[in-house]
Amino acid sequence: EDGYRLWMKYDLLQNKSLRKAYQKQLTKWSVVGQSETSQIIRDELDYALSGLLGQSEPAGYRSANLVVVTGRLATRWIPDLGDELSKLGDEGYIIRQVEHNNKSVIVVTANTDIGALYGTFNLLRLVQTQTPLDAVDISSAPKTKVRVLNHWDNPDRHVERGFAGESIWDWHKLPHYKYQKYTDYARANASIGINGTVLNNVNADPIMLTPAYLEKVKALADLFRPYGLKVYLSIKFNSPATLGGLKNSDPLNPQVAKWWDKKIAEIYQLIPDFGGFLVKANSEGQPGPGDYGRTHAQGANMLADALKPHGGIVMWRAFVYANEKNEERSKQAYSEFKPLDGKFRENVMVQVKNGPIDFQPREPISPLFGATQETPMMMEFQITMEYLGFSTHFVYLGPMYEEVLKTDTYAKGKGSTVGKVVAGEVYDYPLTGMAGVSNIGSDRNWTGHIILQSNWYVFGRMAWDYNISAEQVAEEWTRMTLSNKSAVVKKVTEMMMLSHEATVNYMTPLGLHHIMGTGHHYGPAPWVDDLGRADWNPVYYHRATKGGIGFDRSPSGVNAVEQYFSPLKEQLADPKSTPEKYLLWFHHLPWDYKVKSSGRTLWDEIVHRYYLGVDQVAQISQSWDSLQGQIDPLQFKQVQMANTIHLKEAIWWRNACVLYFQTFSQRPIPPGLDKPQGTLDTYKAMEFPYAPGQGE
Ligand code: BDP
Repeated sequence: EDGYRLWMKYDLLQNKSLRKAYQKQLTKWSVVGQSETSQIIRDELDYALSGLLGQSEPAGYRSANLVVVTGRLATRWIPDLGDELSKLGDEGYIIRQVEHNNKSVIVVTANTDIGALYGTFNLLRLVQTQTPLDAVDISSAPKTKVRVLNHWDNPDRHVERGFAGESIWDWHKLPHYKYQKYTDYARANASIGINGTVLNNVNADPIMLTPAYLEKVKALADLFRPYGLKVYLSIKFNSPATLGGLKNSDPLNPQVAKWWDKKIAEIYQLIPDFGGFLVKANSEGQPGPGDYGRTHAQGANMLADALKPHGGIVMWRAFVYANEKNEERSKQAYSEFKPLDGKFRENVMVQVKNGPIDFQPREPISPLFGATQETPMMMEFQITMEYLGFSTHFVYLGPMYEEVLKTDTYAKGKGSTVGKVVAGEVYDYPLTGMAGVSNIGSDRNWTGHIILQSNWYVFGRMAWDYNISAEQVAEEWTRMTLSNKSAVVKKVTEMMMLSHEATVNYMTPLGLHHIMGTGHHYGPAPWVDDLGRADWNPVYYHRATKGGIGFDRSPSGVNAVEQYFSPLKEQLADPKSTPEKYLLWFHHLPWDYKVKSSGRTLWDEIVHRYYLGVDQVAQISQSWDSLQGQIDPLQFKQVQMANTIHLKEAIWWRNACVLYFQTFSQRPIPPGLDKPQGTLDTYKAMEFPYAPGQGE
């Protein structure tokens, strides 16, 4: 097993009695419907059931035990269906066991074929995870509407912040040559409810809008359509000038609007259900409306107006940190976008990263969540691990996503969690969405590391339902990908649930952030202080001095806490009530500050956490070793090899950071902990000019 099959392995179930029960319930199946999607459901059921149960028998709907059927036809099996289906929208579904003509039938039903496809995948998941189906009764509908992967893929197949090989899109061979991998990609996404994909990098190449490339995009869109997967593109805002030869790309220039109208009409000619645009504007050197003195809203609305007649949307990113007031970086997105609330068209969402800086191992929530009553805030999570050890560190991101989604913004009083804001349950947003920056590449196992497949998986599951727990997802993913043996499931789930905290501990404990090697973001480099912009430098973020460490973002400092709602604002303003995990994000504290949970001094606590992180990685690695013989040997070996790198690098992180911060604290390594090997100079000398991502 080399990982290609992801979580859709469908190997014969080893539990014989359960297999027998499933055989009775599922072997004879029928899919009512003639669409391409219905055919996909048939193919998937046949493939999955012959694998899982060793038996699959397509049958007429009268004799079937499993029926997949859409719309009112379902009342033949569920006479009292009422308006249950209509509440589930275009993508929701029901899986229900009923008595029909004196026999037991499992019915999967939905309003649309796509809903039925999602329902089918859910049913298969139940079988894969060995959940009994007697009296099964599930109804499910997604809590957010737009659930998209963002590929940071360039036309030359380089993937920005990609650590799993080159881009899966072979633009050179498209539109004619379509790899099986494209189809499997669509299947995998459909299996977890992802309904869109932005094919190219936010640092967009305008070539994507040329006729030749649009033909290639169309080929993928045609392939993905029956899986419910819409295609979107990232655009470069100055395309009217660079591609169209216009004098400028000013959104208020009628020529510019006309150019977009025409371009968008051309796209919809080819791809009638094209999703829309993702835009990175006036951010890290990208062009945007600001170049012409216009606001983000004016830029977004011009595009939105052109997309509107075709049903397209704009996802406008809030990742900006170059405002004229020159505010502290973590405050800028809020300052820029909060005043624009209500100024965007109804088919625009503002897409904001989960934290106020940039995909750190841990960040407090972006204060923009909950801050806009009318403009939908769309979540942007990173699945690829730019700041979390690339594709060699064993890190399951579920707990991090869960922590963010469950954080209370207090926007409309207690209980206004980020998940609810994003899902439009706090304010009734016309559109809702979640994006995940993809970790997929051309590697045979898709993500460069078997365990990191779970991050793609959990993103999809949480985009569908922000309430689901990271632990539940870890368990089901493990069952489907590695093994159904309960001892293995338990062990792997424990490792996964520990892994994110471990990484925070050996990289950036207690709210430290942005101290990685600059450029590539690989390895520790808290000492760097010579980059062009102050806020690109690690020293800017940790602010260590002989007096203490941490960034004072409280009212006595840059007052970033003012951007949050009460009582979060007050809680974060005071180190005593700030959760320890964010302590040094919001406060600059003396080295002998007493840390509440442990009673240790701040210095001792920081060192302890760095050591704990390494111990946790060692524990994960040992625990993995103990699985030898219990899971597939190739899967086992791949993760084991990565663990060797992981442990080495966790130690590297710990030693470098502890030795460096010690030059300020001037305090000894606490008793009971080994002295770090090497000297600070050895760590400073460890440069990685060729680490992936340098120069991005
Ligand atoms: C940063 C990455 C950079 C991306 C940028 C973004 O370092 O490569 O282009 O985010 O999100 O984290 O636009």
